[in-house]
Amino acid sequence: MWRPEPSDTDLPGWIAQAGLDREALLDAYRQMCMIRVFEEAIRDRYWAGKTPDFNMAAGPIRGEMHLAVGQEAVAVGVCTLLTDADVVVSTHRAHHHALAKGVDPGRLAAEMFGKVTGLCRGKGGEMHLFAQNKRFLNSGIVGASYPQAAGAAFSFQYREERNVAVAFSGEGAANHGTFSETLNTASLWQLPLVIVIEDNLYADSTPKWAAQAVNHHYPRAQVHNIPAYLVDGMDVIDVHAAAESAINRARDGYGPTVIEAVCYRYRGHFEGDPGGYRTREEVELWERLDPIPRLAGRLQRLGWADDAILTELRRAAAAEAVQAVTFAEKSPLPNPVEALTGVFA
Ligand SMILES: Cc1ncc(C[n+]2csc(CCOP(=O)(O)OP(=O)(O)O)c2C)c(N)n1
Ligand SMILES: [Mg+2]
Repeated sequence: MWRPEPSDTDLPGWIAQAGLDREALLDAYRQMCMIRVFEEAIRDRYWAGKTPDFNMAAGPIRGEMHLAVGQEAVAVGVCTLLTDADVVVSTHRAHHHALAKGVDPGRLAAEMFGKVTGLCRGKGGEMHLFAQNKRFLNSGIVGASYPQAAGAAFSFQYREERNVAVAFSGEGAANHGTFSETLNTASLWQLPLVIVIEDNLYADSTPKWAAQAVNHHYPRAQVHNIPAYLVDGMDVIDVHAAAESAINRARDGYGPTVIEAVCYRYRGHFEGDPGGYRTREEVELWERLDPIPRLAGRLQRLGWADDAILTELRRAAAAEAVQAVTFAEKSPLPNPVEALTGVFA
């Protein structure tokens, strides 16, 4: 992790070793830009009607809002290696994972607006997403993604299907018992499971030093005989290199892997978080590692993209994201007679 920046001579070899090439990196850039613009557009709509007094029940998007701005490289580095038949179980902070897994951006946005065109006809909101066609789901229950993904992995193994299940989680979640329980079973049964921990240093307002006995979780995997990687989560190439090994291993029947990706969220834990637990200087320090300009810089250094190509990729990504949010805004609300259908009541 945090290797010195490879020289111009070493960079192509390192990229090839990570299982990437020019086309793949241009696509990773476009995807990260799309996720960034999508979340920024959602953020703007979310804040409508919520100032000067923050009221979660006001405005066109109600309830809580957890953005992953800054963490795009983790989602893209992992999910570009997955097929529609692979399962991703995400967390309360799920938009980047959903978009990288190929979930329809319009239906994702519509779910947040509570619209009938949403993934769950507007009844789930951002913390209860379900896209059957992409085998993607999330939950607001911290630590729930591990056993859910392990269940999917067991089903693949039992049916002799060469699919993989990925559990995303935060570093805070990995302090829950479900992490250790899942590691034990996944190792014992050699399940096709990849656990990706996004270590963004905080669980809500709690810094990890105040909640974790050890600085990193990956040794916890190793004591369960599970290989583990510690990667730079602000670098899509570093994430992809580890994810490719992990996903291939799982697909080929060699069992689970844990990837711990150190990253940072530029926004608060949730929109409306006063953020007094960290300094402006700290945020600015991590902004210098922003995965999007970092990848753009490398593409330019290699001569694989110039300003015009990058601008066009950004334009196309922004158009897709804005179209999705506009679709959500214009969609109708569900008919009240549907209120008790499709829910546990
Ligand atoms: C079982 C459970 N306990 C507590 C919460 C409240 N909660 C929501 S998010 C969160 C912090 C999660 O931190 P982390 O796993 O590091 O993820 P991050 O928010 O940093 O992405 C907490 C405590 C919850 N939703 N579920
Ligand atoms: Mg965290």
